[in-house]
Amino acid sequence: MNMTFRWYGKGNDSVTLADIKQIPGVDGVVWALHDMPAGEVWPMERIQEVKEQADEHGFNIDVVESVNIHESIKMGTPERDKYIENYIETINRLGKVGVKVICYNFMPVFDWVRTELFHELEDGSTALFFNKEAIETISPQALVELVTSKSEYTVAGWEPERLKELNTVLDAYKNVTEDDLFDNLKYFLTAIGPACAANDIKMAIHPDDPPWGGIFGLPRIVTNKENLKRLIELVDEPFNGLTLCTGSLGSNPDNDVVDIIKTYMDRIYFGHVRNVRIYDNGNFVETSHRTQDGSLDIQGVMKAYHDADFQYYIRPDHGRHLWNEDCRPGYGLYDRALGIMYMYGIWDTLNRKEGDK
Ligand SMILES: [Mn+2]
Repeated sequence: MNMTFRWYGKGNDSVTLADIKQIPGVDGVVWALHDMPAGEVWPMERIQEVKEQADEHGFNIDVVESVNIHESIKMGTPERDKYIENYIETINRLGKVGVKVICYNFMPVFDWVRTELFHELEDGSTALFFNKEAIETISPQALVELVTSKSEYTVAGWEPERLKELNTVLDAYKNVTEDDLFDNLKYFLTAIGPACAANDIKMAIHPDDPPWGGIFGLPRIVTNKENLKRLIELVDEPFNGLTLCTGSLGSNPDNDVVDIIKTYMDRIYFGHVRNVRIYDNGNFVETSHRTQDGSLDIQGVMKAYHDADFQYYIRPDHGRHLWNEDCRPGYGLYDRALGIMYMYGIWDTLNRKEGDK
């Protein structure tokens, strides 16, 4: 296991590399050029700059999250080829600095969806919350306002450029079905496959969050065990793999995340580990990583990775906001650091054999 920590970059994160250095056992930072619009080629000097910053602190930059996919690729419109060419060029450039895994998602328009960013838990901390009933009545525009106005930091997946043509894009998706999305994903993966192989880069798709379609009438495909099988088989080559996000898949109680991890272990290149508490009415809130605090068996998750001698990358996913930390929603220092220590607690205990000191 290679433990990583998501970092939004110098001047764009309340957490510094020096802060991350003080969390025990972090090997690398998960990064991106967050101000690059989807579809544009990432400048080599800016990639190099992040590498130098990480090198100074002894962190690897093996995982990029995300290189966002232009909507035309997801919709399958004619201009997609130009954007796929750009994507391939970015892959080639990332290969030059030793990047091993690119996390991406294939969700139309919206990345993750929540209805509250600072929902108070019993202990006084706050966390991201999803209200199933509220999402039925809120307009997409109001949701954008809700998510983007409450944070002084840009929210990944809710970048202004991504949302500026919201109405046009929502309209354009009206005739796009789940099968179309699978076809368009296949077209994209087929096109980038040779570049991934040449650069020894794995593509790790992130599940849709929450993992069901229909929100604002939009289709979603990376949602459950059956669909994961289908997407692996779209282009059945090692570069086509998964980011296994326990919190995303696990917010649907029908998804058994431990079983899913065991089933697709040989195609998992990046593990996002976090817990969620699902209520009877389908609402869910993000909780501490501890198994007892949520609905997911995080000990079972870590044991599955440990049993498989997992060689790829893991990071704590969203955390709660603790101790009045001023931070990007879900991405404070404190709770994610606690999450790492919980994961290592499980991992190190599993590592110790009978008779070891
Ligand atoms: Mn995730």
